[in-house]
Amino acid sequence: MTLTLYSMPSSGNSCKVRLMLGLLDRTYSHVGLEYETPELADAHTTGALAMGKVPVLILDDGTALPESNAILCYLADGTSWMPSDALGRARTLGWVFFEQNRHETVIAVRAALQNYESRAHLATPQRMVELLDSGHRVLRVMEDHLADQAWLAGDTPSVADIALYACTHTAGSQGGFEMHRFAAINDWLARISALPGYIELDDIPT
Ligand SMILES: N[C@@H](CCC(=O)N[C@@H](CS)C(=O)NCC(=O)O)C(=O)O
Repeated sequence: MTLTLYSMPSSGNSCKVRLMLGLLDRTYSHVGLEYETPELADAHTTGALAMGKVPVLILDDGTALPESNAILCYLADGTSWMPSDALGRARTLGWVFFEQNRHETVIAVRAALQNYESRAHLATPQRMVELLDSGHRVLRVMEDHLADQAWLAGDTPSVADIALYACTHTAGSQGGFEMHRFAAINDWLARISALPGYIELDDIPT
């Protein structure tokens, strides 16, 4: 099957899809659309981005699949990355929803305020402190869970781990979160980066 991925090199939501494709050893064409570039503006203008955001996966029949976690679930279907039993799937999706509702909205937002020039005016000291505190609380939820299990949603790695890996991996370097406080998360990050097919988040296909 020929796949094309519209993805933003600097974005965690896009990184997680590139990582999943790497772990599944899938080949695909990559169209890079970086934040605030003419290429991204063109993609908006031409309607190439279903739901108006990146990433979008284009299937071989031309179907456009938006939403990073929906793409992960699609790619993982029928593989060990998505449990086949109802409870296992529900647990996996629970973490996937946690990622978009509670994790991305704090961890990725603080990183974006710190790193995108155009958002610097929104990074007031009060907001940054609030995001830091909320982020540490979100990371504590993961830390407590990972303290006695290797993977988020069962005995083997799943899309839950991939959904949460991208922005957790860069939470310290890009978001300023105090990752030394989260030993179990750091061990989990190391387990993911040791998986066969793992690709660095900044390893962008040409
Ligand atoms: N919930 C969506 C969020 C996608 C999203 O917010 N994408 C951002 C980059 S992280 C984007 O497309 N920004 C460019 C724009 O809005 O023009 C997902 O997980 O795919």
